[in-house]
Amino acid sequence: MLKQKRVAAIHDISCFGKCSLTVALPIISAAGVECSVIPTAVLSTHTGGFTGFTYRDLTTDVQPIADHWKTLGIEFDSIYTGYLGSFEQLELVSTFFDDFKNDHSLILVDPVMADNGVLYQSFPKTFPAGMKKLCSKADVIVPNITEAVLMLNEEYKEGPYTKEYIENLLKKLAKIGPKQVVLTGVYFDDTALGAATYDSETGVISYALSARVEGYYHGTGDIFGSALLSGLLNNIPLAKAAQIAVDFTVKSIAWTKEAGTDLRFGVNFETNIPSFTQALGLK
Ligand code: PXL
Repeated sequence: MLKQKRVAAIHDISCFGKCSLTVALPIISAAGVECSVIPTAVLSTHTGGFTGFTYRDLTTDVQPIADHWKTLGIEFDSIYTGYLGSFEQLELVSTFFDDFKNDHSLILVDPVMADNGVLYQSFPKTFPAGMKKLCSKADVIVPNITEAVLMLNEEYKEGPYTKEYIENLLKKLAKIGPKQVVLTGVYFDDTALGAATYDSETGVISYALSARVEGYYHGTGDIFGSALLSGLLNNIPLAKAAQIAVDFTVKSIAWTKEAGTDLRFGVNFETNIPSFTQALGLK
């Protein structure tokens, strides 16, 4: 029997709106990987476009959960972090990496904090520097272009981008520390959009693009990150894992657009789980 892989996913849980843990759990599980969680906060909805949402901070639960896990000798093949709401949470997660990483673990940090040139409403201007420090401990990071330039202290530019610009960003991001960088929101014209990948050990850069669907759909970064990690943990090489994740995300967006769903409600990724797991080579 093959030993099942296990991820520790450390994100908030937004009860409605399909992002963070409500996306990571079903996608990673469908990929045959066990998904243990540390919820960092409970919100009634995500913060993108809703007002009046509840927010119960669970920062003080993170270390006791980790401490209990340590007493049980639990090990992880991967640690996956996304939306983290404070500097204190960044510190706790950094300590978690130190305590739980091992010789084969894959640490994936999605530095969720900004999009379309602006930092999300809940974060202070100094947050990107803290997130950059966390990214220095990761094996793989998955920033969008806004998050990338904020961590690199560069000005945000609207696309379309040039290959030279994207490849420069990838190389500067790898200098922060991660071996592999996956940059999202990459496009060279108005027809296609997707991700660029860079493996700093092989020097290989690749592009995973798909037909662009207009509109800003919430939670798609978490779908992409969860799908990418699922591919990597199923031993799929970076470039192919990124293409599978882009295809799954874009298919889910297209389906949702067709249905006319409120853009804040998240996308219908559930319907596409069978084609996603098939792309991963699972039966
Ligand atoms: O999808 C990223 C995300 C996760 N969690 C919360 C968010 C967001 C993005 O806005 O608000 C609470």
